[in-house]
Amino acid sequence: MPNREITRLTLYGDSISGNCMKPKWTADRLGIAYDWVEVDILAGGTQSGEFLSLNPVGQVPLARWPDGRVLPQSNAIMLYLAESENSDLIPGDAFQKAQMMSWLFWEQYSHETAIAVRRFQKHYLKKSDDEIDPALMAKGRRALGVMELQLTYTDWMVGNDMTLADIALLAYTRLAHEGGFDLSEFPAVERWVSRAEAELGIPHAMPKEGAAL
Ligand SMILES: N[C@@H](CCC(=O)N[C@@H](CS)C(=O)NCC(=O)O)C(=O)O
Repeated sequence: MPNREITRLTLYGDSISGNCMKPKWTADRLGIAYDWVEVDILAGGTQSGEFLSLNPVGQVPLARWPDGRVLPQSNAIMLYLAESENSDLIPGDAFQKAQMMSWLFWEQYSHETAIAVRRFQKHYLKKSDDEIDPALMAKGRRALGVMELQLTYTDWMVGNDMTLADIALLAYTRLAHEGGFDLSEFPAVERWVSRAEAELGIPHAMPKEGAAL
C-alpha cells in the first residue's frame, strides 16, 4: 500500500493516534488537499516491509509528496505545512515563534511520553492500573499542571491566537481521560480543550459527566 503511485500530498497515519491527527488537523485548517492512508498500528502496519521502506523508523505519521520527498515526525510535518502556506499558526514575532517551538519540544519530551503512553497501555493494550508504571501518572499530571498554569492566564499556549503549539498539545490532552487522567482537576486546560476543538471544528472528546475514568 505505501509504495503505490501518489498524485498529491499523502498522509500515512492511524486514526487512533493523536500524533497522526496533528498533521491532519493542520492540513485541514490550511485547506491543503491530501490523501489519507490508514496504517493500522495494532495490526503491525508500521512494521511491514513496505512501510519500513518509506520510514525506516517504523512510525506514523508520515507525509509523502509525489516528487518522492517523505517526512516523518508529527511536529516537523505540521511546521512544514504551516510554513509553506505562510500560516499564522506560526507567530510572525521571532520570540513568540521560539516560544511555540519550546512547547513543541516540551510536548514530545514531557507530555506525549506520559499521557499518550499511559493512554495506549490502558485503553488499547487493556493493562490494569497495577501493570502500568506509576511514574507515567505522576509525569502526566505534572505536564497537565504546567499547562494549567499557562492557560490560567492566556487563552492559547502562545500569544493571543491558536498556534501549532495548541494543535500539538491538543492531540493527546483531549484524550487524556482514556489514559486515566481526570481533566476536571485542570479546569483551565479543560476550557482550552473545548476552545481548541471548536476552533479546529473537531468533535468534543471529553468523557460525559459522571463517566468512569
Ligand atoms: N515523535 C513521533 C512519534 C511517532 C509515534 O510514536 N508513532 C506511533 C503512533 S502514535 C507509532 O507509529 N507506533 C507504531 C510502532 O512503533 O510500530 C511523532 O511525533 O511523529
